[in-house]
Amino acid sequence: MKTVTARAHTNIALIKYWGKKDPDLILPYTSSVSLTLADFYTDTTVSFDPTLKADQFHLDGIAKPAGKVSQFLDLVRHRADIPTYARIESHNHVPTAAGLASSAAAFAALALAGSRAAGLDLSPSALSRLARRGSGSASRSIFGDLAIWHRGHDDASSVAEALPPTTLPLRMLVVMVDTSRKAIGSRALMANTVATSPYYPAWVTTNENAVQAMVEALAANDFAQVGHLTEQSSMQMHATILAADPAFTYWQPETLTAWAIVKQLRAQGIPAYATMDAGPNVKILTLSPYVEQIKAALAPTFGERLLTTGPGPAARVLTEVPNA
Ligand code: 2P0
Repeated sequence: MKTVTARAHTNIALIKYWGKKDPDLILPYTSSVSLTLADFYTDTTVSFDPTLKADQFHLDGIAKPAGKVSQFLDLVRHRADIPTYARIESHNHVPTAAGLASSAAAFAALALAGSRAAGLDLSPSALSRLARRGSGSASRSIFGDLAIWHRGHDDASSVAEALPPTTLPLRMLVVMVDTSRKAIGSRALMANTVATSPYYPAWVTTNENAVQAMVEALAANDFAQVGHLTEQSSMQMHATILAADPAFTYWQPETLTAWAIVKQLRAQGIPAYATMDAGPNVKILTLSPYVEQIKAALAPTFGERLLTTGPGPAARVLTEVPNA
């Protein structure tokens, strides 16, 4: 047995995932496409220890209930055929209160560190499938830069892979509208959207077509189309959520303010496109030459509440030490 520390970066979906066909295996209704981000990541250390009577989990140095972490490690234990409990320590490296602390990075790092610590040597594809069982979006954080999660139809076929690298100098600005804890978790809201939104079936069809269009736009280095598809997928997801029963939105007034600035910038010829996830913060997809102009346009309203990042690397092992 080894003590293994792994790092995985968060990702932001350009074409969104929203809704599970199989909540246990986490098989999604749609495929999705994401950009892994350089500056936001989770480091997780796992060590299996035969003397432990239960898993012990610390997040940023504070003891936490091991619930979801233990359930996930049960998959690893089953696969490695070991009964042993583990010590798990995670550190989120996200700028203070950025509202980006992500289950994607968390479960991708746990999948890599946990499987290696248990003596398994899984391929990126097998890691992606494993990470998916913790959180759907974690399947994509195994890979760097651009990734596609194929929705598939069973545990083996619902897996992410890296997309061919693009020469586009992609950048993402994060507008921190509100970084307090979200009112409704994405897992519960996803389930309610599937169950009650009359627009859900239309969203699945439209979003699945957008996945293919996005792959083609990226291959063609067509940033106007990449950005357009990104903004459309997000707005269509939020419209579908808004139409659920009870009606709901993650947006706040400043979410619309930021989106309006993005649209003004586009009207001036600056390629900037907005995407929002399970919260009110706005991420702006652009190209590196335009970052300063976009920051200048946002600064009067959002001041210091802005972060800029770019494509980040795949999940990787940082250290691996045999246990004494
Ligand atoms: C995404 N989101 O594609 C979408 C867009 C949020 C909005 O994946 O239930 O934490 O653990 O599979 O992956 C957030 O949901 O959900 C998410 P579970 P997850 O990035």
